[in-house]
Amino acid sequence: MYGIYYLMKSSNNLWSLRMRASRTENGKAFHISGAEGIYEDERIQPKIREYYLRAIHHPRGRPDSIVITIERIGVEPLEIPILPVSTLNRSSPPEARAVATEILLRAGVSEMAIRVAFDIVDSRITMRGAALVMADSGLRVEPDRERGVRVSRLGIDRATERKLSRRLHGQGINTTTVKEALVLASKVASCDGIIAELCVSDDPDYTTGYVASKDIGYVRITNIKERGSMKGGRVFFVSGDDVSGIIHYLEKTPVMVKR
Ligand code: WAQ
Ligand code: MG
Repeated sequence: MYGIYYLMKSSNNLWSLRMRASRTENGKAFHISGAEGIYEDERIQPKIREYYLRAIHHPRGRPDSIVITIERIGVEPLEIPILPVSTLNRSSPPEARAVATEILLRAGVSEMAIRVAFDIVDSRITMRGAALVMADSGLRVEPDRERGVRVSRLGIDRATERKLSRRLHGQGINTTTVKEALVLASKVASCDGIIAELCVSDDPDYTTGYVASKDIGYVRITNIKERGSMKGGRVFFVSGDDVSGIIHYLEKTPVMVKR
């Protein structure tokens, strides 16, 4: 009886909170910032404020549109493990990208696909979401190449977050940026059909990127891009033929990191 009550209660007070901020330039939406999480209802109000402040004071510039979506999660989120974190220090983008390439090759991504991925993160047009690239052929398979696939409906359990904060603090990297990227990478790595991920921030002052997968964990690589660059992006390397299943999982399936 108590068990049933608890289950209903816990699934009913969880919300998916999403933010996207953009500015219209030459009739097109220039992406400035995005964020998403799953939160209990009492945390929604401070989080809305936090997302708003993040959007309005963003290093990519001032937005003229901020869209915040609050949607009830009707079901119990899937629980997934958090990826282990490591850091590789490199002193320039060529060195950082050489080690990223080495790791991705070992994960089973082809040279061609890796080249396609770096072209995407180096493109002058940044996407709001991620590109999906076939790990063998390097073919791009996301249906909307301008927008990409936005990973959504993901969060971290509060107790897990506290433990994680303590661990990251010990490494001097207990920041929202690292924690949010780690939760996202953990959801992506938990997706069947995704072999690995490459991420380069589009923030001009954030030069650390990462490669990640279930086997290699979350591997941070410093100096993966030049300071001051507005370029960046995410690429998910995929295999198999269930692209729509992959997209549905990334966008729609509620997932909580917990351990
Ligand atoms: N789903 C899919 N793609 C996304 C999402 C999302 N929820 N959020 C961002 N992207 C894509 C989009 O193309 C952005 O242009 C790009 O990723 C970079 O996003 O441990 O800050 O939010 O120190 O700028 C890495 C942290 C931080 C490394 C990455 O990404 C570390 C970061 P940003
Ligand atoms: Mg950014």
